[in-house]
Amino acid sequence: MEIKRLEDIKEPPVRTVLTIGNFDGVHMGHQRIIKQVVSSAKRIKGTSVVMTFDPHPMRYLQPEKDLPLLTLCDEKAKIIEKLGIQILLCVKFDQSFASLEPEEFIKKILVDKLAVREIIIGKDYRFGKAKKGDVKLLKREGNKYGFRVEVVTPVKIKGEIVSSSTIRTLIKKGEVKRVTDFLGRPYSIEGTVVRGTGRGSTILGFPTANILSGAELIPKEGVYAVKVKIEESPAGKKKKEDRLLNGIMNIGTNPTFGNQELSLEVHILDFNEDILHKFIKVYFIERLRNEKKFSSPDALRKAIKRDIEKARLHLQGKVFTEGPHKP
Ligand code: RBF
Ligand code: MG
Repeated sequence: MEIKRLEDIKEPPVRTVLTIGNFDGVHMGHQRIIKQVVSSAKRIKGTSVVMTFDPHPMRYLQPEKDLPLLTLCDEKAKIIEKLGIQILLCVKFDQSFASLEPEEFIKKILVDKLAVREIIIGKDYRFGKAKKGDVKLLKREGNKYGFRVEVVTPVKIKGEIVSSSTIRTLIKKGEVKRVTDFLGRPYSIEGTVVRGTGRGSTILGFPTANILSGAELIPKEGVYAVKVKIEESPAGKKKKEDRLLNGIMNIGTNPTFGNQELSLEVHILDFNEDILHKFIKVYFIERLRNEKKFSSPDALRKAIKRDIEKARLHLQGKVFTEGPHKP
């Protein structure tokens, strides 16, 4: 997959099949659309293209609104690549882009720049200045310029429409199992292992890797069964396969010890290597309980033992697919 900016496109791709959107999370609904772009492009021997925005338009249009992203740019690109897209167009969302009239956007970008043959979108897709453009307008302009518009129905899971905002809410509530269904993969956060208090190994007997993460959305405080991937060597120089281990994670302030600050800590099961400063990724499989203030470190130690037994049950034999689920 090639990642391009609009300015990089000198010649339109061959028979462009396009979708446009933020695709935050690249959830099951997004995946349905993107897969359709890939198969349509194959059918007409054209080029599959996803147009997405960076920064997220809401950051520009309503900066006061708190909108934590599910996927940062890099991860979004990786997932879209796995779905088979040939070109990812990252469009800088700025004043000049935001002020394009819908008809101008279609003419200047979709027609002149991309020579689009087919555009595949969800039924609520809105675009152009003040979001005045919709599917109806797109179809009308499509007739004029000679491109097809295909509307994809949203994905429903157990009666509920999959959307990025629903997924954000579920993560904030700690409902990571439902999040897995909606995303088509477990939600994950990544970061570097930093030095903690040392209390895990000295007082508790359960050493934890403390994670410094750039993730914008952290699941609700509590204890989770997780899978942990340790990056073995710096990107680009991969020699060994990254390992996928079982773990148990606490997100919280450690009230038993009277702390205030939020920490992200993972205890990896059956493991005793030093992974300080390594880059790791944690996949949320199941929520086990709330974080509590225990009467003593010993009471907490006993609770963690029980957590570990429960986690093993959830993690054992877990068929784990990191990428999007196969169709
Ligand atoms: N700290 C608490 O104060 N309350 C908890 O309920 C709690 N649960 C934890 C569960 C697990 C599986 C792990 C690994 C840690 C937990 N901690 C909890 C955090 C613990 O206080 C912390 O790891 C040590 O203080 C070292 O930083
Ligand atoms: Mg620690």
